[in-house]
Amino acid sequence: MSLWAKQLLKEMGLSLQPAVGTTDFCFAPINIALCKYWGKRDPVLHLPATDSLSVTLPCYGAWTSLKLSLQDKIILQDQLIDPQGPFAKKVFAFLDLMRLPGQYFEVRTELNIPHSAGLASSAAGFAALTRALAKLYGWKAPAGTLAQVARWGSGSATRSFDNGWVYWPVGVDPLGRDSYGQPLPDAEQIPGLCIALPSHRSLKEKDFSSRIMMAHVASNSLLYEAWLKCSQRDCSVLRGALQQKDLSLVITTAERNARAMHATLADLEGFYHYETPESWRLKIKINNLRHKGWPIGWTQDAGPQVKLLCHIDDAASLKKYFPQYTFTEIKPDRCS
Ligand code: 2P0
Repeated sequence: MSLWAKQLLKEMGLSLQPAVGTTDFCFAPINIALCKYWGKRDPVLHLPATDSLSVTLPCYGAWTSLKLSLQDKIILQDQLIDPQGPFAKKVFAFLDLMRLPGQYFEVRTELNIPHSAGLASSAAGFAALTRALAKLYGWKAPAGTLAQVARWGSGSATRSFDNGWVYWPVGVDPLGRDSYGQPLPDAEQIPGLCIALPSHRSLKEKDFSSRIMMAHVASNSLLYEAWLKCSQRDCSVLRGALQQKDLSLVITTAERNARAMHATLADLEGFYHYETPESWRLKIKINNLRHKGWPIGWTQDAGPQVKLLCHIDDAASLKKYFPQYTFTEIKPDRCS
């Protein structure tokens, strides 16, 4: 176990003595960033280079259980995962921070979204795994503490511990004690935003891992410096728009932020992108509808899925243009 993890676990009062041998399934939702996490100030602790802001979709996510075992094993959607593969290595690296010598785990995860598709399954997965660890070790820790621990596994997981609008600040502490997902104040928890996700059948696997591409962009794209400025502006505009209850400004700013994030890839040597003919077609369609007066937009993460953003009052009318999409209203406290 690394020294920093040992120190932080001790400070947080989190013991690694198992309280039970097996846990129930623990749930964590996905979150969709409207101001993206794209670049790190510390790649080991997954500390971000910019603030980010997300909304939680509590109807989608991961359920994870843990069992003490004679060897490490990961079962994802009833399939045994290759222990040498990149996904297992990421999970084992996280568990290594959180175990005493001789402790091994069987991790079982179920998702109701596709994994490795840029749909935040990794965020939900690491958040659910952290909740399962808390059960196994009997931690009575607040959500903010668990959000900090989950970040050690995957940065965006820190935003999957609260419903509604969640903010993840850069912080200044080298060990990241001030950098974890936390709900925005009540005044900024405005209702009325709707996110539509493509139905499962239309989803494809993404081509490039976000972790690798984030690092590649930060080291090799001159556009990264401009991105940091765009992100700071967008986060501030988004928070102002939430305070003024201006959902249309939230939607246009979120889309611009996604466009800026993807633009950083343009300065890399080689042609990297998360576009497909279908994602491009959808963006043109959304833009055309906007020109006709609909206050709509899109966001896109490190995968080809285009997520539609609109006002809840327009969702019923927009469904006919996007029959392959499922619309969900963002609410601070419950599933729609
Ligand atoms: C986000 N993404 O804010 C951004 C937008 C991808 C594009 O958070 O290296 O899988 O595990 O900390 O959390 C995906 O990044 O990266 C992500 P690591 P993670 O949602």
